[in-house]
Amino acid sequence: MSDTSLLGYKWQILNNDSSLSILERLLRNRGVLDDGLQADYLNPTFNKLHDPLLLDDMAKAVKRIKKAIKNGERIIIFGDYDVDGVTGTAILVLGLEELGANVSYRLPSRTEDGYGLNDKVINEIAQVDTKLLITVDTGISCADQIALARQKGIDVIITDHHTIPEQIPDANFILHPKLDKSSYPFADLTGAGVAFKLLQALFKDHYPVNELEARLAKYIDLATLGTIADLGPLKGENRVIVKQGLKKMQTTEWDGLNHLLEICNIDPEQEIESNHVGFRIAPRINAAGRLDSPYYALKLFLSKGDKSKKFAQKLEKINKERQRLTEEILQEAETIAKKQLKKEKILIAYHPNWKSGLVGIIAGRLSSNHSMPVIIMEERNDFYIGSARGPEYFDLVEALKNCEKYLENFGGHTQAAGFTLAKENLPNFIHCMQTYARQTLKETDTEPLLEVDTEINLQNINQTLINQIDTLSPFGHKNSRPLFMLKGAYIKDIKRVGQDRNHLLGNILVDQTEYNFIGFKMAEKVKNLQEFERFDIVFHVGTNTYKGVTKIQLQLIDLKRT
Ligand SMILES: [Mn+2]
Repeated sequence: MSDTSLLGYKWQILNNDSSLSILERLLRNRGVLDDGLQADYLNPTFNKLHDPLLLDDMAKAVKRIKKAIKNGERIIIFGDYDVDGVTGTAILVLGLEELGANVSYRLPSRTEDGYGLNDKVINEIAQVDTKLLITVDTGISCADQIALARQKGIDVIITDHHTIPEQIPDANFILHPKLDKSSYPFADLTGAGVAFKLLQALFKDHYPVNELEARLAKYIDLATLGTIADLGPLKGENRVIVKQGLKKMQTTEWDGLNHLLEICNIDPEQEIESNHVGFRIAPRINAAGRLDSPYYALKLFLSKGDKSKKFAQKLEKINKERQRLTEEILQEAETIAKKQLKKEKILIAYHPNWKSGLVGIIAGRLSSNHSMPVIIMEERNDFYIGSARGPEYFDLVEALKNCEKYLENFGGHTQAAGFTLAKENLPNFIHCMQTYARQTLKETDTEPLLEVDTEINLQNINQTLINQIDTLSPFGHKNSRPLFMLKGAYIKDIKRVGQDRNHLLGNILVDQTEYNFIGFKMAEKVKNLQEFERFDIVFHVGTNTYKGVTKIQLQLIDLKRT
């Protein structure tokens, strides 16, 4: 019998240590059972935020900003065009306005300016007599532009979280949790997280201690949007930000966010989950910068009342177009990739008409469809702008580095990277990447793996377990919802449900006990399921409320014939 499941995964049980309780196994799998981390993990309360002054340069940055506020100097916040950059920018613009600062903002255009600071924006802000520039979610790789700003008499504070380059800019102050000399206890803040820390320091300096939490809580839902969208690992301080921020979002004080929640069909009376942010809110905010102007997204947060509602509707409209274009390009890319599936270990596709703002999404979708590394490129003038996405077993930055001689520039993370390539180097680059992938990837590497927390018995599935699972939330990047395996289950009463009838609903029977199950989008993936066939199953444990009655429900993820 094959070891592969019906969905094509090989299951890896992370922990079956019978000396540990189920909860202890889950905690150990998340790296917090030992080392005294457990208490903080289970109680990510507001007071667990670290002292912002632990970030190098923070005290000096606060002093400089206070001087600017006192003297009415013009401050410009320059942020990135994605969710992390936009929410981080909103945090500082709104927060500094609250403190009475003369503050304005600039964002780059993805297609015209590209990522980071540019000379054009430095010249322009110098002309309007800017005295202080604060970057958000960008800046650490912009040494030239920061030198230019300082030459023009502008002081610069960098707030960023991106990989530290060899040449560190000569800014007045740098707030970055990953700086070599940094003694900051948590390195994985995102751009919005670092911006939030700066605000925390400013507020700490300005407001009495007993007001601090309430003053700061107003902004923590914005930091949460950036943290989730940028895939900040939901551990340590990010866990505090996201736990508190998702709660705050239910009663958010930002009109625009309220309107966006409504458009996303998210009921603020119900608990908001990181999934809601990742799959509904973030794509709408990102769409602005991808297809049009990121200012629509920023102004959503900065405006009030009806005006903010207009921005929410605008984002919805842009996102609809983004979805339509994504599907169109995805189909074209799939057709190209199909020819490579059998013989290559990396899929590479490009087209003159594809939108650069979408190549990352397309690469991601293709990569998850085929469990393979993928490169998608679009043409711009004499260059290709490329985006790479891939499974954990393939280091994209390492791969690009290996073919560096054909590239103008490249950067990113192991599973998501970007690059620019001169047209004449295209054939060599493709050959180089294909060869590298073939040489580094073995057959077994590419088997898709499903990590399962632990095997459980039917007796373990009860309200106590559900309550325990709840204490591990919010779930998301690097803190996944617990996944369990149960042996020898009979599947019965199978129905196809949902708008497209693509979900499976039914019952699972083990030793006379029955549980309801739902399998989202499983109808197409597992055809020919026979009633009363026996399976090992992998699932999440949760509840479902129907007509006011809440019952335990298993969310089926995968199954294997026994
Ligand atoms: Mn970021």
